[in-house]
This record gives sequence, structure tokens and C-alpha cells, in this order.
Amino acid sequence: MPTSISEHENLADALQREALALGFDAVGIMAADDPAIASAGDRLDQFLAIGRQGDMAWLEEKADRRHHPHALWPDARSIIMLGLNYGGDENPLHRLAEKAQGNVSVYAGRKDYHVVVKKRLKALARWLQGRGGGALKVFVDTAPVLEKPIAQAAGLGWQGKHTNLVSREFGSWLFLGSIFTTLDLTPDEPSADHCGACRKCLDICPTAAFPAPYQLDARRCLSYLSIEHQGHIDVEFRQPMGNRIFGCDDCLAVCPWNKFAVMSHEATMAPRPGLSMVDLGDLLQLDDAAFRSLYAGTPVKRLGRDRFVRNVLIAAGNSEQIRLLPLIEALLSEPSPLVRAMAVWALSQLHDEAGMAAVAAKYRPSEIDPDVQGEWSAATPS
Ligand code: B12
Repeated sequence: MPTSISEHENLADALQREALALGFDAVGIMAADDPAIASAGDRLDQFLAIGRQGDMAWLEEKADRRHHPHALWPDARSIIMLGLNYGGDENPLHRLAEKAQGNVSVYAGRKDYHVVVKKRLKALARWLQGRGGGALKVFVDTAPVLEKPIAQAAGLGWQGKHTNLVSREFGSWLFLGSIFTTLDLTPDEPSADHCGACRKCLDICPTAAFPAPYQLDARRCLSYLSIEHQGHIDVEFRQPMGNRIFGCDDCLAVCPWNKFAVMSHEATMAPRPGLSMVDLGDLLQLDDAAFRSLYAGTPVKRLGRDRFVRNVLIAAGNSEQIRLLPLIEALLSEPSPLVRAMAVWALSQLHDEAGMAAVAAKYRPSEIDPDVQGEWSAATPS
């Protein structure tokens, strides 16, 4: 039997209660034909047209479906957007001074949110199907969905100048996930922008990745460079990377709205001890098996050991820790050119001229990779 509008209105209220009971912290509903999403789709096209996605080819390949919820699923009538709070009591900006430690960004030093959010989305979807019927699909991040503008239209917060969703209750620390449904649910009011004249997130960015407020050039973003970028990290970004070995929190952490944020007390999303800040000496010695075991179940594992060690070597080069020299030198014999290239750069940051000349005499003659040869040339100009 078809469900009437008034029954659906009640359903929306019950759904909100159930979402909170399942461990979500924020919930809102958007009509799938909300006009705000069409303009977000146009901005996605502009972003892609000027190449700001870098080598995230998957953003481009699925752009048609990401453009609008109806392109992904024409039958969707409502989108339920959920937020999961991962805010803690620590200010991650304080970690940047600890140069001897590899600094993993706040979202990643814990259980993978894709797993946690998806499990809860599925539970909520089962509940909704039981109560309201209809067909539905659940998405978290991996599907081509413009999650942030949908979250804004559903009233969870607004897309701040750093481009992420900011919530009055949870600051910049919300993970997002969604349920698309064929049900007509009463939509929530969209959130208004409360960034005002503030530009702290734009000014703190170590690599000037914001060409304008509300716009990110991913190619300059340390999060992109350390997580998504496949190749060598350009020399321009290496010193600004500091000790950040996976992701970057600066623009989120400086947001004044975090002062009002409710902390997450949930054990499932608690940071795992010994993952966020780890001695660089230990990280430089990780082989593939040890890397996989240390970061099992976290987003870091997907990076793969070689790109992770590439990042660790950059942090080592910035560390002022002479004790790391033998560990870095050992990595000059690695099969991966990504690793060897950054080992050369890291040595050049820590050695004096004579030390660098000695190490070059030993390893440079046998180097055949053109990129690594280029690093040797830059590090030991003749
Ligand atoms: C691709 C991607 C990245 C890329 C690109 C980031 C980006 N800003 O697009 C990289 C690898 C850099 C990245 C980094 C991070 N990410 Co990310 N990422 C995504 C992903 C998969 C797609 C985002 C997307 O569509 N980008 C395409 C471009 C076009 O989008 P955009 O920058 O948001 O562009 C908008 C603005 O430019 C805006 N705009 C342009 N002009 C103007 C003008 C005005 C006035 C206004 C209002 C808006 C506006 O319109 C565009 C369309 O909405 C989403 C998941 C998802 N499916 O949405 C997660 C997601 C955005 N990431 C997330 C997280 C947590 C992060 C990091 C914090 C991780 C970290 N600590 O390192 C950083 C934050 C960096 C940052 N400042 O954005 C969360 C953010 C949660 C939240 N509260 O918003 C998401 C939603 C994943 C999730 N499910 O929770 N990410």
C-alpha cells in the first residue's frame, strides 16, 4: 500500500531518532531534486576543467554520475545525509613541532571511517526499509556523490572556505555518509554559511592550496600529495610538508568553530594508541608486512608501503635528526625509485657537503632511474 505524505513526515522524525540511536551524530534530509545541487555539479565541472583534481582520475571518470544524484540513481527522491563526529580533545596543530615523529592526520589514526559509517548506514537502511519500504542505496565516500553540498542542503552545516563541511555543533570534524531512497521524506532547511570575514583556514595552509575562498587546488594540498598522488612529490612541497606523513589537518584545526565542538566519546572511533605520532626511525624500517600490520584497518593501509615510506623520508629530511642517516642510507638500495629518490633528498637535508659527497660516491654511479639521477644532480651539484 502506498504511504501517505503525513505518514512520511512522521517517518522522517523517527528516522532522525533511529540515526542518533545507531551512533550517528548529525542527520538531515534533502530532496533529490534540490536546485542547490545542480550548481554544485557545475562547480565540480569547473574544478575538473582546470585540472585541480591532479591525478585523481577517478573524480573525472565518474564526473557525470557525481554531477547530480539523479545521474547516479534516477529513481532517488530523497537523500538522508548522516554525520559522524570524530573530534577529540587534542589540537593537531601542536603535533607539528615534534619533528622526530611521523604525524598521521586525525581522521586516519583510527579505525577506517568507511567501515564504521557503512555498517551504520546499512543498519539504518534496514530500519528504514522495514518502516517505510521503498528502494534505497547507501554511500560513503567511495561512490560518486557530492557529499558536502548535499550535507549543506540537508542542514548538517555549511561548506566552509576550506571547502569541508563545518558544523556549529561539531566544528570541522564530521565524517559524511548518505542513504538515497525512493521515498518522499520531508526535507530539512539548508544551513547558512557562518564563515563571515574569517580566513584563518586559507592563511594557515602551508602550500597556498586555496586559490580563492571555498576553492581548493588539490594539486597543492598536502592531503592530496601525501595520500592520493602516485608519483614523486615536487621539491616545492617537501619542506612545507614538515612531519605530515599522511593527510593534513591544518585548515580544519584552525577553524574557530572547533571551539564549540562537542567531543566524540565513542570507543569505536577513538584514536588507536601509537598510530598518530610514531618515531621516524621506526617508520623508516617498516617493510611491507610490518607496514600492513601496523596500519591494519586504518585508511593509511591503502596508501601502500612504498608511497608511505616516500612520505616518511620527506619527514625525515625535515626532522634535523642526524641519528636517522644510516636508516635513510639503507633505503638507497630499495627497488622502488619513489623511495630511493626521497632517500637522496632526505640525506641532502641532513648531511653536510662532505657527507653528501661521500654517500653519492658510493651509490650514485649504479643509479639507473632518471628521476633518482635527477635527485642526485640536485643534491650534489658538480
Ligand atoms: C576528492 C576528495 C578529496 C581531495 C580533494 C578535496 C576537495 N576539497 O575536493 C583531497 C585528497 C585533497 C581530500 C582531502 C581531504 N579530505 Co576528502 N574527499 C574527497 C571526496 C572523495 C570528493 C570531494 C569532491 O567532490 N571534490 C571535488 C571538488 C569539486 O569539490 P570541492 O572542493 O568540495 O568543490 C566545491 C567548492 O569548490 C565549492 N565552491 C566553489 N566556489 C564556491 C564559492 C562559494 C561561495 C561556495 C559556498 C562554494 C564554492 O563548490 C564545489 C562543489 O561543491 C569526498 C567524499 C565525497 N564523495 O564527497 C572526501 C571528503 C570531502 N574528504 C574528507 C576529509 C575528512 C578530508 C581531509 C580532511 C582529510 C585529511 N585530514 O587529510 C582533507 C581536507 C582537505 C580539504 N581542505 O578539502 C571528508 C570531509 C568531511 C567534511 N566534514 O566535509 C569527505 C566528505 C569524506 C567523508 N565521507 O567524510 N579529499
